Amino acid sequence: MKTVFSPLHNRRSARTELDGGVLIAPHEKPSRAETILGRVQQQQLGEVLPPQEFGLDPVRRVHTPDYVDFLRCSWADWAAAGKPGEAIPAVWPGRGMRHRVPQDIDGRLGYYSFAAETSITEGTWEAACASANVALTAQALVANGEPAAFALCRPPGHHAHADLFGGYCFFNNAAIAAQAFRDQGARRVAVLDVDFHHGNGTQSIFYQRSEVLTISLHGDPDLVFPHFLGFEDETGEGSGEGFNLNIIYPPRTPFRVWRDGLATACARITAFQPDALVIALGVDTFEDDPISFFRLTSADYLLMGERIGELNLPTLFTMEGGYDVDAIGVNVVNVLKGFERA
Ligand code: Q9C
Ligand code: ZN
Repeated sequence: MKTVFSPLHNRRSARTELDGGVLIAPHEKPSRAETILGRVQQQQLGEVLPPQEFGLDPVRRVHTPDYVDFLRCSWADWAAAGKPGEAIPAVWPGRGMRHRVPQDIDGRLGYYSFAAETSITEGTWEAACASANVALTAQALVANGEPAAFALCRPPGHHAHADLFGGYCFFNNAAIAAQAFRDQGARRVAVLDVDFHHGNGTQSIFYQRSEVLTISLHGDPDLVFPHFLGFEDETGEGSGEGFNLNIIYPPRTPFRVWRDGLATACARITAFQPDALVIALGVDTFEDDPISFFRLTSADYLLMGERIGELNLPTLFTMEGGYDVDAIGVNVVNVLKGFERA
């Protein structure tokens, strides 16, 4: 399987993540992508290609133009305002308040975000654009006949809504790629999110649509991020009713329980008869992940990949979360090797 990778991911190198009332060194850091790339090469998964430049049109098929403009200008606006640190949202349009876009950068940061752990920094825009191009380049490989491709995206994307950043995400790479499949003639596309966290952005983007089936397997949002979306009674809306599926699990869930949800998801995908499948691939389900609570082992990722491969669909993998950097390369490549074994 071919991998698409851009060294520009390094432009996303935040110094701060708000966690537990203090600013820590971010979990979502450059060494994550470098470690995955190293394992891809060491295991000879396949050729590693640079991304092509797609411009912002495919991004704007998913994200609003004002959000894209905000992201492009946010660091410059913040720096021009003379702020000393990284750009962190600290105020939001709460219940009963006005949802209008303020002029001031503090107001705009809150308007366009849903969480405060994700600092905007110099270079974030360039890295987010490169990450979307990585997804679109890998999508084009699959659209042109490759059975599968791996988009080694960084920063990740599945938490980003049409006009919201948060959860370490800016552009929703998986959604942008799914929309690209549709725009190139795919009748139906399925997005299966196996990251530990709910794919709230992807769900939200496709919630009212029946041609894109969204499924997410994740930690109970009553207990973990993103807290305010991802419950099992969220099944879609309007013509999208019945085309969103959330499967949630409690703390310490092992693979033998997690895989039952995967089987349910796979049955739903097969019934949907999609022309393409996008896997939002996070490996923060790992037993030693520092911010998550499932108990998957490195060997389990081979079986996960194998089960996904049994769907026998043209498949694009987009990289999402996974924060145990020592194991991230092994775990990700195990999914991809398991897929190829199927
Ligand atoms: N104390 C992805 O996996 N909250 N994003 C972490 C840690 C944010 C995860 C709290 C988690 C975001 C792509
Ligand atoms: Zn995650």
